[in-house]
Amino acid sequence: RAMSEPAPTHTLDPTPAPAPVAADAPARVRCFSGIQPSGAPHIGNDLGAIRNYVALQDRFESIYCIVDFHALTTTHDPEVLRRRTREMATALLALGLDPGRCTLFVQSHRPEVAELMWLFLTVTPVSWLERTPSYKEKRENQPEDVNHGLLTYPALMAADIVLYKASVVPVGRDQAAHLELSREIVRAFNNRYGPTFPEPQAVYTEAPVVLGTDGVRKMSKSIGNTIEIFAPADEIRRQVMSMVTDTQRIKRTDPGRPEVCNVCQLHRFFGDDYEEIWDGERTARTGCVDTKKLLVERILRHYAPARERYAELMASPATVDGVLEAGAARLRPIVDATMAEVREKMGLR
Ligand code: AQP
Repeated sequence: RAMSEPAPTHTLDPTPAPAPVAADAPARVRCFSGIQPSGAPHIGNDLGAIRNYVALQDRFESIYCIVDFHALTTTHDPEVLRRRTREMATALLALGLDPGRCTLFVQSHRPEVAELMWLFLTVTPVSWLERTPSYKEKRENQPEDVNHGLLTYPALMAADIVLYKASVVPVGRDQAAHLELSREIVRAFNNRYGPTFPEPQAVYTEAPVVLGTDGVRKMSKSIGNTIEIFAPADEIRRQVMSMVTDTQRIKRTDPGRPEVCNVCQLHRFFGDDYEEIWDGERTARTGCVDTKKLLVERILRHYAPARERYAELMASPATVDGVLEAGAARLRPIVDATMAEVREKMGLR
C-alpha cells in the first residue's frame, strides 16, 4: 500500500537546474495537477490527490503546480497568498514530491497560461461555465465576492493542463465536473482549429472523496472542517476529537456502524488492522472516543517523517524557492512550443 511505503529520497538542491524537457519529445505521457494555496493542506488533499501525485512521479512525466491564479478568486491578501504558496510547495516536497523526478512550480511563474485561458474562453459558451457546480456553490458561499474568476475557473484549469499537453490528471472526485468541462473546452478548440490537445483524464485514489470533521461535507479548506497535516499535534488532536461519528450511537454501549462513521472510514488509510477496529465498534467493545484517540495517534505516526521534513524545509525557504524557480524555467520550452502552435492555428501570427 502506497501509504505505508517509505518516503522517497529527496533531491532538493536546486542548482544545477534539471535539463529542460525537450518540447518536441513527449516520450512519456504527461501528468499534471494543481493545488490551491488557499489554506493549510489537509488529509483530504493527501488521501484524495497528493499521494497519487507522488505515486505517478515515476510512471509519467509529471508536472505539479501551486495554482496561485486560482487562489486569487478567494484569497485577496498578498502577504497571505505569498506565505501560503510557499507553505503549499513545502508541504508537497515534504509529502514526497521529488524535484529530481517531477517538475514543481507556481502557476503565475508561467503566465502564458492566462493567455491560453483567454483563447479557450473564445471557444467556451458562457452557459457551460454557468452550470459548473463549484461556481454555483461559491456564488452562494461568498455572495459579496462573485468575481469573474470564479466563473472562468474551468477554462483556466483546462489551460493549466493542456499548456503542457498533459492527459493524466490526478485529482479528487470533487474535480470531476471541472475536468469534464476541461475536456469539452479542449474538444471545442480541437474541433474549431484542428487536433491540437489531448483530452485530459482524471485519475483517482482509493479515497476520492474524504469527508470533513462534520461527517457530511467533503473535507475542505474553505469550509474549515479539516484535519491538517502540518498543524501542531494539539491542533490535530482537537480537530480529530471534534469529528462527528455515527449519529445513531448515543450511548457508549450502543453498537457502532463503521460503514457510516467517518472516524472508522479514515482508519482504513492509517493502518492495516482497521477491520479489527471496526469490529470493536460494532460490538461496542470500544467507544467513539477510544477510536478517535487511536486515529490521532495513527495520523501523527503516519505523517511524522513528512512533518519533520516540513519543519526542515520551512527553515530553508531559499531551497523551496529554488525548486520552484527551476521548475518554471524547465517548463519554458514546452510552453513556448504550445503557444507558438496555438497562435499559428488561431491566426495570431
Ligand atoms: N475532501 C477531499 N477528498 C478528496 N480529495 C480532495 N481534494 C480536496 N479536498 C478533497 C483534492 O485535493 C486536490 C487539491 O485541492 P485544491 O486545493 O486545489 O482545491 P479543492 O478541491 O477546492 O480543495 P479544498 O481543500 O476544498 O480547497 P478550497 O476550500 O480552497 O476550495 C484536488 O485534486 C482536490 O480534488
